Amino acid sequence: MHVNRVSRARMRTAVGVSVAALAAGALAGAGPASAGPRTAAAPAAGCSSAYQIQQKLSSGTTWTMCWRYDSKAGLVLNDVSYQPKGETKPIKVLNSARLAQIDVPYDDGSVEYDDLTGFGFAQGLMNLAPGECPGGTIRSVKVPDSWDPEHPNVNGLCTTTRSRGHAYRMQGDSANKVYQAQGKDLLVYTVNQVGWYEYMTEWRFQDDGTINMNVGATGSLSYEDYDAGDGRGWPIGKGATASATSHSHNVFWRLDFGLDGSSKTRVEQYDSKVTAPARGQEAPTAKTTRTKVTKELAGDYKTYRWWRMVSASGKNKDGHARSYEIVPGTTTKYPGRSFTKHDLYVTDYKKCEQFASNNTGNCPAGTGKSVDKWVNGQTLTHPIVWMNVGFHHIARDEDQQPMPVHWQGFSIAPRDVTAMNPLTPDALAAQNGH
Ligand SMILES: [Cu+2]
Repeated sequence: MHVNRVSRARMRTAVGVSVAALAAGALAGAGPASAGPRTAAAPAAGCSSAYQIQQKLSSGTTWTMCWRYDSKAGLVLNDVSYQPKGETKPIKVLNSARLAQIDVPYDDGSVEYDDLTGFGFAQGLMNLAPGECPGGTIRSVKVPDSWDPEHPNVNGLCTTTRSRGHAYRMQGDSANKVYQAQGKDLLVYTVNQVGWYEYMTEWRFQDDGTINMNVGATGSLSYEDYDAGDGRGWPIGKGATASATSHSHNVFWRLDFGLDGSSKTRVEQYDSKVTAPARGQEAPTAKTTRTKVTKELAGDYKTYRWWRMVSASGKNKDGHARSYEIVPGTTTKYPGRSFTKHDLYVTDYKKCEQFASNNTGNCPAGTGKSVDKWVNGQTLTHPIVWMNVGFHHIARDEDQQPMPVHWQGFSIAPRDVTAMNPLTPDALAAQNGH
């Protein structure tokens, strides 16, 4: 985003600088490898050990996945599986997960950037200093179509672990008996510079099976856009002269679910309706209904609405179909484009459908270039989920300098993947059901 000729030149300069940093990093060794995520002797299916990320968290949960680096999408995570301590084998969750676009329209209508497909998001991969991947491993990434073809390798992929506070707490039968656990996450991220901005693409894999995907924008406000003289910006320098033009960041993710190893995931929408108390009733009532989504969908968030992806075959030990629930994040939906008008799109898989807008996937003529065009009534056999999360960025004085990271994203959470809390302590393992 925020790229014009001037900042393009700046980008190229930045690449030159990062080559020097890479050389220094290589000499210093890429992070404290011994403390980092361990690579298993036997790689997961589908990738060699160099492209495998595997982390057993201290609570006993293991996450395994393959990574690759796409010339437009940047980091792609494939074959993501989850194995909590009570399961004998890994449970596949996703065939593939990645960004599908960052669309950045400016409020004055002057410009709109498609950062992934048009402005070199992937090529802007940044070298990471060891200090920004604490306790983890920084891997070298070969960047396709690198701006500096002689130096395509960037120390740009961090995998590490982080604490997230309480996973649970429960008072036992005496005051000094407290069941509690501190949750741990596997954290996988890259930083990609696009113009003045730096985007952190972060994936958090919790030991309870939840996956959080977020994009954080930091770096610097675009210097060329301090010209909002028409009331569509916010003054951020002394007085009222330097006005930063307001804009939106519409971030898209593309998720290909592969629950229990099958792509034939079913999609369900749930809505609840709350009704005022009838005569003689003490409280209002709520009724939740399920709608099976069998055809391609352009869906919108609504209070009391949620979706889940249900495994075609897999059941947990209670005999319930395994599923993952889509947990919305905060969003400001941008109504300016057909492809940003909905929060979620579900399309039937097509190889050429790769980016939510300005698709570069070489679809046949007449197919349309954005995700909304691909929702055309087809029956879902292999659903692909496209999530659209928007943020309207009205700059503030605190955005200088550097700009504090502002995050946007969402989560997917296991629903009946295991028969109980995957972190249940042994002493409570009998407390299932009634
Ligand atoms: Cu912004």
